[in-house]
Amino acid sequence: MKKKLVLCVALVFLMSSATVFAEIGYSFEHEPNDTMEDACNTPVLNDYDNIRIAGTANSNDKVDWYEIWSVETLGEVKFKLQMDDFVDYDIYIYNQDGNFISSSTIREKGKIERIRNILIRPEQPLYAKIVYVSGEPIEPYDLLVKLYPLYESNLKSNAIKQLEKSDTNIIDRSLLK
Ligand SMILES: [Ca+2]
Ligand SMILES: [Ca+2]
Repeated sequence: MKKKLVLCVALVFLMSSATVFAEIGYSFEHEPNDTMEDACNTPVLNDYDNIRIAGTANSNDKVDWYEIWSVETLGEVKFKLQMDDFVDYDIYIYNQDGNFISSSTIREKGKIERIRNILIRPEQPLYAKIVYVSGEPIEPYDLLVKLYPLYESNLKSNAIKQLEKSDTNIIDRSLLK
């Protein structure tokens, strides 16, 4: 398992215990991050953690990669990519072998991209690739990554075991409920 020497700058915020989701970190992109090998590390996720990532891509720097880790939680990861009204970004998700899992590619400036039903396994990172499409950003984009442990989901335990053993990273709820 490869570990990066270059870590993205991360600030840790402690949230009130009343909050279900704990925001454990805010990462700022760190160039170079234009390939999967150079992906920025982000704070490692555990149950109900979320992280925010800020970065900028434009016509000169079209791609940013991020590495997403779970400590020990088998869970669903949800991605939400927000951008200002002057730029269009898309998001693509890959597994650790570089195989494509999912994407959200609305071709409109300022439109939020969302991806759900992505399975993450402990110690098996996911990769998020942000791609610049058009326009000129005024502000950095905001990528929110949330982890939901599967044992708390509405999936049956045998379905969860089945998912755990499979090699898919897509949670097909229609088949598993
Ligand atoms: Ca970049
Ligand atoms: Ca888009």
